[in-house]
Amino acid sequence: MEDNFELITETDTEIDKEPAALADEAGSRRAILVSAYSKKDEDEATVSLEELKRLLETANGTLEGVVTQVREKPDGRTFIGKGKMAELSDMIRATGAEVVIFDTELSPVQIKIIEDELDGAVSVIDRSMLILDIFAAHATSAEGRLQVELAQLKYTAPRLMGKGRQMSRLGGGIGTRGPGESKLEIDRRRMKSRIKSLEDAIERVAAVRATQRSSRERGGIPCCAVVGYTNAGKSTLLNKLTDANILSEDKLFATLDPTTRQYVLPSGKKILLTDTVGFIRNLPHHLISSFKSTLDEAVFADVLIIVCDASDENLPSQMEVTRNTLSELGAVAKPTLVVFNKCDALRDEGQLMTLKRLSSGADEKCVFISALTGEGVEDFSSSLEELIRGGKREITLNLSHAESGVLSTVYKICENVSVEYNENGMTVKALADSKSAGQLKRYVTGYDEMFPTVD
Ligand SMILES: Nc1nc2c(ncn2[C@@H]2O[C@H](COP(=O)(O)OP(=O)(O)OP(=O)(O)O)[C@@H](O)[C@H]2O)c(=O)[nH]1
Ligand SMILES: [Mg+2]
Repeated sequence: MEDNFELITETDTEIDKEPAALADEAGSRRAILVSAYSKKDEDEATVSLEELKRLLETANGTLEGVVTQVREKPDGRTFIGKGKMAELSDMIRATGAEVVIFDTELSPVQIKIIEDELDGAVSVIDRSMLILDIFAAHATSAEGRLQVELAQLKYTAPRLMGKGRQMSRLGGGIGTRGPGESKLEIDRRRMKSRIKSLEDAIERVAAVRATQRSSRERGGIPCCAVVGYTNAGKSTLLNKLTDANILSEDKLFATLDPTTRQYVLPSGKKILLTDTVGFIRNLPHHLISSFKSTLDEAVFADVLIIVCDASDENLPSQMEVTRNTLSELGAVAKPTLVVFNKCDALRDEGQLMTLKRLSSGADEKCVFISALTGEGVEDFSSSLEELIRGGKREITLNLSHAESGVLSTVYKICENVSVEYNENGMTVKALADSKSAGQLKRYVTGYDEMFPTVD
């Protein structure tokens, strides 16, 4: 399948940038996780906390303890109540934890109050700051780094303001990989101008992407964005199809930079597949906006391939997060193929049957595969082909010189029109839906084999 593989997009672009402190210094740090939730949100909070543990693992942190509290409303100042703060303080002393991670979005003021109440013994961060630490470690392209730095300046920096000395003493790891100690000291005016220059640089990269996209569009090659919850197997699928050689591992957010590869469908039709950054629950709105230029890949794709982990017990909520994020991005109303991946890891055949039954009424085409073993990948490819054609088929028309006026109708109601002139007139090939094919019926001399004529 060697011919299938061709690098299309080079995401690295030379951009004038200040070096962000993105050094990969994620030395293992001892952490305590904190979660507070109302009784009715318990299930969602439990899933979120489990995920926070995986995020910590991905960031090379060590879990020293967990503090949870059920309360109707979080404490406005410290998120958890007084008694729980005392418990947390004891746990920090007993374990020697260096960082406390709250499974929520904390305001800069809350972070300051909590750290002060904990006698400045630890750094306090929230879920999004941890995610940004991971993003910072995984960003490899210039665009990825720009986006991470922008998000850090907008989100992390205000939360770490004025803690430059403390940060530098800690010397790296979770909660310290902000835009750099020196940057934390810079005044707000400089920060504003840095944010502006990052936004400008990202806009320039976005413009390059837009040009690439429109040149692809001009070439008529359909673009398919592979999207879905983090760790669902998006990169593994792309690797399986195209030997893309993208890092895929059992970690959250292994992929940050989009990678596009060409793939040849069973009929010989070329398409582009783009691997994208995964989604996750509870990601603040403005954080997503920093990654807009990357996520535009999904917004402007012709087709969405939603990959989900069929073996994950949280499949329904992961699907919901994926769909909500896509609609937040405006990537909706596109032909969509839903890929239930990791079917090899299902408990038994019964589970697969249940999934198939549940999805049989879905509006979208669903396929069941294992990107790891390759099972179902052929079904994936032909289903994708069908989707891309959108029920359209290639028709061939032979027009005499006298009938050449029909050509303008073909251009009007069909796509991908190609014309070959000969001594009798012309042979026209075009992609037509059934209505258009019907309208041109008397001139049609052939239909393609993949999609035989249907009345
Ligand atoms: N059992 C099984 N494991 C799989 C399958 N597909 C992927 N995996 C594993 O799932 C983990 C995540 O795979 P990735 O391809 O990195 O997932 P991703 O969706 O690209 O994840 P991010 O880039 O982190 O968002 C890896 O350990 C893969 O080996 C599958 O079909 N079956
Ligand atoms: Mg990936």
